[in-house]
Amino acid sequence: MSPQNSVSFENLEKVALLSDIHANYPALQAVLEDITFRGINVIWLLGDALGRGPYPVEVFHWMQETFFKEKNLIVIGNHDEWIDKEGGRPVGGDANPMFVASDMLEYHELSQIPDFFDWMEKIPVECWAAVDSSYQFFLRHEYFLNSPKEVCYPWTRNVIEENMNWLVHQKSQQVNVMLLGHSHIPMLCLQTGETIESRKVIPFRIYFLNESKNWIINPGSIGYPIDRDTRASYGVLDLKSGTYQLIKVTYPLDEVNNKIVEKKYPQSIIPQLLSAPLPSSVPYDWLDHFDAVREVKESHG
Ligand SMILES: [Mn+2]
Repeated sequence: MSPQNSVSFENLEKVALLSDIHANYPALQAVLEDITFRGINVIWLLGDALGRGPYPVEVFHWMQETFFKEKNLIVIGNHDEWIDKEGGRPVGGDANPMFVASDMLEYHELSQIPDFFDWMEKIPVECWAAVDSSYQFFLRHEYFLNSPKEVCYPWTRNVIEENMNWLVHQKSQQVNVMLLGHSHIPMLCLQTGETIESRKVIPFRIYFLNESKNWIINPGSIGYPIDRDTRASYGVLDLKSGTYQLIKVTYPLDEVNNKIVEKKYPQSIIPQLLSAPLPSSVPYDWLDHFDAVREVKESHG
């Protein structure tokens, strides 16, 4: 592990976990306001800041102001890489044509920023972060997968097992927490004894990290949620009290949708943002999980 991929901190109190902003700047701004309101000044971003949305330049400038300084951490996402290295075209897999179209438009805008490529080049794929002698975090955008075609959603048992087993084999003495994005669906997995449990993640509920030595946490998506909840989703780690909370924040959806029309980005994204539909691959017994989540209204505290 090279030095920049391994950091250690002391006395870290609260960390905001952000992922999958997808060039949705109004959603990001609403989340940043909420983060400030909660007195948090450390941000860890789990990839896919770019791609799909109509505000790539605004989000990129925010990234430049925010990362490679203080205690903030960033890892690269697949869309970030496609825009940076492939002109917006996906590598492998079958990508939705509307996302390819929007990523290519983003590439067109971002490639005109003189230091765009140099700056993106510095973002690591993964990062270890130790906090005091208590926690060992591992940040990465995508789940580890043996079969690259596998869909990595929280109900896909073998994916969870593969990632949890990898984490357990690190044999760290601290509490191990794998922080992932990519699925756009909040997830909280823990290992107790021989059992791997996938928890319902109820917004604003407090989960205690001392329940398990091994966790997988996914804070969902800020700019493109697909958990039947259109609000921007992010996570808060409170390392003094040893807790995790999923936060949901409303933002002006109309503003984003108008911008998509104005900038001639693919309009098929609009109904997705307006309903945050679960993928059709979700098993029936998981539906109540997300409906339960949707019932919880926004509240501070
Ligand atoms: Mn994504």
